Amino acid sequence: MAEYQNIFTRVQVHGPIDMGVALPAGDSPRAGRPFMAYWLGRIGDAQIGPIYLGTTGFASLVCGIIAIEIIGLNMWASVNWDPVQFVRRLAYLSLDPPPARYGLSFPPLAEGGWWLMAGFFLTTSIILWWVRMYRRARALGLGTHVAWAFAAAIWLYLVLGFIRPVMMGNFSEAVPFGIFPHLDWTNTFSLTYGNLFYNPFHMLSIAFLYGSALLFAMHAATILAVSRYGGEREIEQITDRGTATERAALFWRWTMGFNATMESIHRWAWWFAVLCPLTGGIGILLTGTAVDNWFDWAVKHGVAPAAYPSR
Ligand code: 07D
Ligand code: 07D
Repeated sequence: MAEYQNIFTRVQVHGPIDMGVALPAGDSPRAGRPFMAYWLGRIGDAQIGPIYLGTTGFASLVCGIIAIEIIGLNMWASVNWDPVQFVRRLAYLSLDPPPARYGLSFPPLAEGGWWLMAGFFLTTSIILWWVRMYRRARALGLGTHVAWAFAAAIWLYLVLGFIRPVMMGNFSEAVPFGIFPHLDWTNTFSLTYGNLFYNPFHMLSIAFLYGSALLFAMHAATILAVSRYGGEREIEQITDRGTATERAALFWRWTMGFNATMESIHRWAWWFAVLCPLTGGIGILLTGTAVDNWFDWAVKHGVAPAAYPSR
């Protein structure tokens, strides 16, 4: 007999198409005729759809498409509308924020005006998507943890592209749209403000980033390791003896003396993931506003030596 679970699901459990619970009055109907997809069933649920579009979902998609349109057409224009060059150089093309001389005023379209408009539509799209997540969770009677975790990422995004530039009085401080250009910006930002490695909030953000990966690996591996005992069926498992859950807990208590509980492990994961962009956003907000040079700051506070000893 095939084992019930492995690294990826080996056995696909098929039921009849499930339309989901009834929606509250006033909600739009779910869209699309559901179907089964074998290959998606290998990595998740084989049933695709129906999907809930709704007003905020629709408005979010429209704003997102407008933003991508503005970014894409500007990039295409920057290679004189040559389709081949557009594809070949896509990763290097950029839509830049306005130059410093425009401060926070609305610049001509070709000098950052398009960037502002794209940013406006992208931000509206992201916020509408957030509202959609919040409202879908409520409609299903769930907590709103997913929406608040997403809000943590939106916080960092808003700090990078809006809140900090406004505090600095200049949109030129913001991030350009573009694959490698936004990496160049990240590098320049670190160099301009005296090496971001000495920003303690960058340190915290990295600790939570690495910590998230570690926790994810530990939790996922543990659950997979006990899936032969039905470990993923958490609720039935928590109180009983000899269950997958008890074995998983004992494994960690034996190997490191301490174990999380079936509930607390998810709180650990949630907080690590959320604190990564939350602390990161604080670090970026302080840069250039409160601290001009992180290396100098670190020397002043005894984090870094004034001069590295030469060998
Ligand atoms: C796997 C979920 C799926 C999401 C994906 C991203 C777009 C952009 C835009 C064609 C984990 C979808 C991509 C919608 C298309 C155009 C113009 C999430 C998963 C697959 N970055 N960054 C990437 C964004 C910032 C940095 C990749 C966005 C900051 C570094 C992708 C934002 C700084 C590296 C991308 C943002 C920064 C990347 C892969 C917003 C500091 C890489 C992302 C809105 C935090 C890596 C070539 C990924 C790479 C990379 C998107 C902000 C640094 C294009 C949307 C300004 C150092 N970033 N980034 O998998 O390969 O995320 O770059 O704030 O090395 Mg970035
Ligand atoms: C970007 C949140 C916004 C995203 C949103 C999603 C869409 C649609 C579409 C799926 C990622 C929008 C969605 C648009 C998607 C589809 C279809 C989250 C984002 C709302 N750093 N660094 C971090 C490391 C250096 C620098 C964080 C490591 C150098 C700057 C992270 C190293 C220099 C910034 C991190 C390293 C530098 C950061 C990001 C190593 C460059 C930031 C956390 C080993 C030379 C950001 C405080 C995150 C930050 C940031 C890691 C090195 C610059 C922990 C591991 C020294 C400017 N760096 N970094 O969650 O918060 O991002 O800093 O060298 O702004 Mg760094």
